[in-house]
Amino acid sequence: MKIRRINTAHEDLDAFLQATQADLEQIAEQVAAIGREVAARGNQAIFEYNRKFDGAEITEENFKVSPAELNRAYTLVDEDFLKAIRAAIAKIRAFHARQRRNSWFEPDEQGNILGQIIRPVARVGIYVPGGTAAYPSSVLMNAIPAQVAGVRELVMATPPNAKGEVNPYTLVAAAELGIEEIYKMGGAQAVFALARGTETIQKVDLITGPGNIYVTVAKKMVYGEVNIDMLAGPSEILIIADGKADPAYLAADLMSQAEHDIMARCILVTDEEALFDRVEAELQKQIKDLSRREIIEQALVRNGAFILTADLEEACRVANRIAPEHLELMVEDPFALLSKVKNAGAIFMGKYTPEPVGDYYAGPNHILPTGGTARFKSPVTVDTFLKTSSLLFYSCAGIRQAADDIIKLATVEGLTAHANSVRIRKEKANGDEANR
Ligand code: HSO
Ligand code: ZN
Repeated sequence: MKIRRINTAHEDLDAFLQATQADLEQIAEQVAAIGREVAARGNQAIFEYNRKFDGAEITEENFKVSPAELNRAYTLVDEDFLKAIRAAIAKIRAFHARQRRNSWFEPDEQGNILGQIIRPVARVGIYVPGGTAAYPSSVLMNAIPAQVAGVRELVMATPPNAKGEVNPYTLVAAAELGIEEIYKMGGAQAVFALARGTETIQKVDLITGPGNIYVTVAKKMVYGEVNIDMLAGPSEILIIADGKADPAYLAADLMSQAEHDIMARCILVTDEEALFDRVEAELQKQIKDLSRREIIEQALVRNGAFILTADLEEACRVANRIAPEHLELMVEDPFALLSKVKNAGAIFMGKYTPEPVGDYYAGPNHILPTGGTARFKSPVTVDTFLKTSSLLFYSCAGIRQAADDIIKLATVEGLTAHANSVRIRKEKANGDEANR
């Protein structure tokens, strides 16, 4: 396996970065057609797609996961899984609890009160992929921040297998969190059904959760009718390593993301060229024992890169430009480098913090901005599930004092009705004051 090598001293990163960007426009028409089908035929359209894409016979009877199915799922998972997922739930909940924001109100000396009321979104749809990418961990990462935010109605969509069943680990993860409304549907059609409703599904206000490119394009299309968390692309890892980093760790971590997707982007950036051969040898050695080696190899050959920089500062500049979903600082003193990092979804510090610590367990969310969007986007947090209403209360004294300024501002905009709504209060307020 030969990984592309780029030396920033005499090569530009542009070509590499452009070639590895997914093109959402390309399938837009196909996805829009799915949206039209779901709008026209509701559940029946979903069931047809279940047949076509999942090979599953889904009907009105088995569309929604039943309590019996949830109970049965518990008989299919082992004790160690339950122990592990319960530990993860506790840690993820504790981390997200720290993100909670409170409403606030502030009075001033005139008796005006200003404030911000923070409330959860009422109904949220979470998308959980199925198939080879069935991740019970993603159920936790969507649902826990929603619950911490106070969301009352959580509905989940996930595609069934050919037998019309949902992955038991996914179901148990949902059941552990008390999620009961689960529909067997996936892909773009699930996003349209959640956003616009069908005869059985009540439409939601927000859709979260990563999916394949069809899911992502559909989320982009319904954004505005509903809110979405982000447009998640293939997974990415960028590791900054110094000469002391262990090549075995570097190879293992690059492959841990490569196994998600043949489009995953796995990049090693270092100022120590000798690492490249050593890491390549480790990749070769370790891949033999990995179950998803075909995916890993394709990802690494397609979108992988070893980037050589003059020093670690330049490595940080490269990382900031790529703005990776996951950034590992595999250097002797990761904290010394931290201030140079500007753009990254999550930062993994030092050799004992491989990315799976964050994927499953430590507490921070694993739904993170990809595709360079860490320049302006954040991970899924409790805030993803909250919205704010502004609160304004003006007293008699308050409106009198502010009136002339507001009237002036309205007048220059040519909005005399605005000016008037303030003026009549000012005049009456003057009268109220005079009559006291
Ligand atoms: N690394 C993925 C999340 C995940 N990993 C789920 C394992 N399971 C997000 O980029
Ligand atoms: Zn992962």
